[in-house]
Amino acid sequence: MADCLFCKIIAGEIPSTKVYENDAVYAFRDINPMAPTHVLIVPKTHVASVDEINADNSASVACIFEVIPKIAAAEGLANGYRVITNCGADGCQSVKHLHFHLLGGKKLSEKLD
Ligand code: DGP
Repeated sequence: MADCLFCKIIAGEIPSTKVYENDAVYAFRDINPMAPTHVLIVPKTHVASVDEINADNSASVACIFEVIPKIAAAEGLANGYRVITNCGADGCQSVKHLHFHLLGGKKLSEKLD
């Protein structure tokens, strides 16, 4: 999608620190890390948010969840981690390309809101 920040990152038009990549998924370090490990995992095909997941694109979401444990292991998150996705205005989603935050490397807050 022409005007999407994460599509530009996936295409290499905007630099990022790549953590993992396969045919369907790209993962890179968040520019504003909230934990020692803060990786964003995104589908390479543009999906705006969780609200747009459907039968045509859910395979890429399944692939993301297959990749997450591999990244967590590579990052040394043996003691656990958190996966978050924000959706829409009330969910405080700032980038309108589906992404999952992988957070770990410290004891995370119990507060989710
Ligand atoms: P969210 O608020 O859930 O939409 O998260 C968007 C995340 O994207 C936020 O944690 C900061 C990150 N981010 C925004 N712009 C860039 C960028 O240009 N590069 C990288 N690596 N991360 C970015």
